Amino acid sequence: MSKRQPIYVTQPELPPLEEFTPYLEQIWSNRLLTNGGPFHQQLEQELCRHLGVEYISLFANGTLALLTALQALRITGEVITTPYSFVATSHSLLWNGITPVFVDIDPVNLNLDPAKIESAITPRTTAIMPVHCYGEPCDTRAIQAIADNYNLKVIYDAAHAFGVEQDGASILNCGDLSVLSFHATKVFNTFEGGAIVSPDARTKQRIDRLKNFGFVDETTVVAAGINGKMSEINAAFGLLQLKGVEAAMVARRKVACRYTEAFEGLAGITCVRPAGRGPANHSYFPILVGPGYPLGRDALHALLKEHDIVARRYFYPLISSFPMYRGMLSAAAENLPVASRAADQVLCLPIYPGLAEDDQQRIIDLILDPQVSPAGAR
Ligand code: T4K
Repeated sequence: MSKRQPIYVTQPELPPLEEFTPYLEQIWSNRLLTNGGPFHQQLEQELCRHLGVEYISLFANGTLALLTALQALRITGEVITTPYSFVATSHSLLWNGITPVFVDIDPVNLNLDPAKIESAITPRTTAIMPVHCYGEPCDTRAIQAIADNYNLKVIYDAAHAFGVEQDGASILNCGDLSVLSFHATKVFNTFEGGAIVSPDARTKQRIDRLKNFGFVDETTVVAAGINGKMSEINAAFGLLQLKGVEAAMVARRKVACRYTEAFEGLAGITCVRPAGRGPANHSYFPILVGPGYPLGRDALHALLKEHDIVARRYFYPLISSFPMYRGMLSAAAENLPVASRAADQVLCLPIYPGLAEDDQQRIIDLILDPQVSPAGAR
């Protein structure tokens, strides 16, 4: 008997292989493999149109884009950020010699809580780096008001926020810069990839130079740049992906709706991003497993795993509890009660366009009726 494939938290949507062949033939024929070739240019233009932004710079991955965004705005000193994210958010600060200052999150949307930012500002603070976690927009107005008041820059880690709009406009236009990830696990992917959205041509030019070692022309280098360029193969795959991204969003929404309906009123389970509430790209489907549910979060995670369902605890542990951060004053758990609770309760369920209905039903059935003996609970 063949073993059933595990159901992962996500699976990339792949177009038929033969649809990629013409792109590869084009690359083989013109022999431009990287360094801003024709597919790279075309993807930048098409993404600007698709996302409703003016300037975009493609990167080899989202982490290099975060590192470069900080360099582009010459951020130094301390930056206020969330502990409830993927480690790349804070690592990008540390790699730039910047001290992350962790501030707690909002209990409903799990994004940086604007009400807690001001008390963390010191004379060394130069910027705020919030995350649109799971694609849920931050309270961008409140964050901008604080930034304006204290003359701080705002760089959004928008790794999860591809295609998210608020009041008819892209949330990627908020703040000074927004950074996207196009990793294989994301709503829109280029295998590996990322981008920075900037507000004007001058900033884009600086970013484009920084991602190409600081080169201006053959003999002029104006900054200590890095190699952050996206290759032609990745850009070509992005162009192909873009054609199917709207249909993928519709399919994701359908999955999110089924979970939302199934768990409505289920004691102890909270859907963090229920379908139908606010702007969304359904990039993740996090639930909080709280008191009132017969199993603790880790026991539910393990139960699903026994059934070959690989849900993920994004974002546990908190970034602030990793060894390179936990000695920092702002990393103390008492400073981060909401984030600590969310990290202990969160479980991201499988969501992707190709998730079969009967597989999703199996996940739902297990959560609705985990069939635990009293001794096995918690
Ligand atoms: N900021 C935020 C807020 C982020 O979430 C991220 C990345 C970044 C910045 C940095 O952006 P990048 O530099 O990555 O562009 C994954 C991703 O590697 C990472 O991109 C993502 N966030 C993070 C939330 O998740 P892992 O270590 O959990 O991924 P992994 O390999 O365990 O994949 C999860 C599941 O996806 C697997 O169980 C199977 C499936 N999968 C994965 C890959 C790579 C596939 O089916 N195919 C694949 O090719 O970090």
